[in-house]
Amino acid sequence: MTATSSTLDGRWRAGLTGLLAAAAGIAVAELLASFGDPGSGPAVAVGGVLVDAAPTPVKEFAVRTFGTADKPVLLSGVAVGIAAVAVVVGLLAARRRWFGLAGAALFAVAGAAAAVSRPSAGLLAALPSLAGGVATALALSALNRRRASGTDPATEDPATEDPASESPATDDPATGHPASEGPEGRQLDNAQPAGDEPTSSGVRGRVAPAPGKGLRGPGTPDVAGFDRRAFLQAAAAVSAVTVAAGAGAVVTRRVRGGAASRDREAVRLPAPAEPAPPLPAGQDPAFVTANRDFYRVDTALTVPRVDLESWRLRVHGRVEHPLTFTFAELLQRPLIERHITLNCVSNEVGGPYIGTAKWLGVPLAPLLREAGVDPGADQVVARSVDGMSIGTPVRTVLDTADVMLCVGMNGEPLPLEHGFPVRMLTPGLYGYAGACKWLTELELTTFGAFDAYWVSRGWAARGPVKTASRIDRPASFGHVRPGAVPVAGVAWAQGRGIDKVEVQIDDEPWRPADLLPVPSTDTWVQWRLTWTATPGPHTLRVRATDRTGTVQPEQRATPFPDGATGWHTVTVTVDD
Ligand SMILES: Nc1nc2c(c(=O)[nH]1)N[C@H]1C(S)=C(S)[C@@H](COP(=O)(O)O)O[C@H]1N2
Ligand SMILES: [Mo]
Repeated sequence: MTATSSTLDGRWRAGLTGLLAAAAGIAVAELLASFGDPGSGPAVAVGGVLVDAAPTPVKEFAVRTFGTADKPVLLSGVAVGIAAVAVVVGLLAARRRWFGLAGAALFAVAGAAAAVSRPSAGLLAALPSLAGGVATALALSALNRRRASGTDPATEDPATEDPASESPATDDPATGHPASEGPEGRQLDNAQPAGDEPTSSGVRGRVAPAPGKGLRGPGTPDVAGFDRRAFLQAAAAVSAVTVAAGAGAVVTRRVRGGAASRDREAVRLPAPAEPAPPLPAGQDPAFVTANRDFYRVDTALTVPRVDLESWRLRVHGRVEHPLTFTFAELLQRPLIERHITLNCVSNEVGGPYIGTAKWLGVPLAPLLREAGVDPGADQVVARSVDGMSIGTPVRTVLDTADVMLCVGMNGEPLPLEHGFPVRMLTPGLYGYAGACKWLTELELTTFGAFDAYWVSRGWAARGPVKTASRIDRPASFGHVRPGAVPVAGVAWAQGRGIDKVEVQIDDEPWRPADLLPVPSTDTWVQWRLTWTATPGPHTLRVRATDRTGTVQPEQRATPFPDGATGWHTVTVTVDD
């Protein structure tokens, strides 16, 4: 049996036809999308809809299980789903042409609807998917025509070039030889005009006598082989279009992403009017989290690429004077620089979604005062270029000196992943309640009138950070030598400040840890303690007390709906 005849089984080819056609459609759609809003491409748009529609527990599970790989995992899932639908459409299209057209239309409409429904999208976002649907339909009909061309059920027989399949085909169909299913389907399908039922008994009956078989010897021109070649040629052509369009989409994205990166690299941040207070001596270098190590949590399937020229920040809603700023105008305002710890409400006890950076930005309170906030407005809703909304209490913004519109992080312009060109930052609030990235507008409104993105999904409307602490060394389930073992970690209660950190080993009394100095109450505190370890398994736990006297509660709570609680506990084995 030749490889070709064994693999180009009719059903296999029908499925392949669906896959190739769908891939061509997606590639064409993504190419068009790459010139406009890259988020309007069908794969990313459908993924975005799934992200937004996913129930909170599913999102929690995804973040917990896949961490920052949650986005590639989701996109792969979308790809597998589309591929499965495409194969089914291909199989159906081999039977009835209109199934294929309906499949292509469904694909186009689903992609278009998803794209248009994205918060940042207009009606134009439908175009890539619609064009992709047309490309899919064209590819389907080209492939199906090739599958059907030049064939005559009576004269066409793959068995001619495939002696091994001769015997079942010869025995069958008249005798109903049971082993004939596969080869017969293959044979019949080669012979099929598209639109006929490849495996129906009716067709089988028609081909059953296979009179052609005897007419063509091994040297006879092989109609089926020609058919195959034509199909393969069409498949190659469709694949070439797919590869070319896909490559075009990737290149265009790169070029435009490169433009955003170049915009960022060209930014010259002015010196702050108020530099960050120098870090007190005795700081561990891990106090500041490097940009590349800083956790990233957002719903963006592709990092938004903001064009700096056309970017604007609008301040509007319940204000006396709506304001609009270009990036250059923001940079002209006096800038402050502060060390601030940012953490995610989804962080589990002991989890990694927390970091401290030196942020540079425009203080927000004076800017809001210039806009003249209506006394009735109690919520500032920050919106991003990708449609995120994050609501922060007006009181918090006006009363907290260091709430800012950040333009710099650790001495660089904001990294693209962390919100270039501008993000908000509210010390003391979890990121979902005060740290909108890729900021584009601030709307003054009320909590009664609008639920921000996560609030409409059940999370608390206000997100003050809970007093908490974490053990970083020794690692959980780690092994240490007996004797003096350094125990260290961080504790945080942004806005209130940390008063005390205590560590308990097994059932011994709580022992106070040493606290390293901090520049303000808005950062985490590094703590350390020396433990004289004795051989055997041990349990270490930590708890913090903030400067209001609140002790981190022992009671375990899940991150949903307003942040995890509980004492971080690690188990360590001390080896002999
Ligand atoms: N535009 C936008 N801003 C966003 C988010 C988002 O999904 N989109 N996520 C928020 C959440 S939940 C957190 S914890 C912080 C994380 O900021 P980072 O990724 O810079 O660490 O960003 C906040 N700002
Ligand atoms: Mo978050």
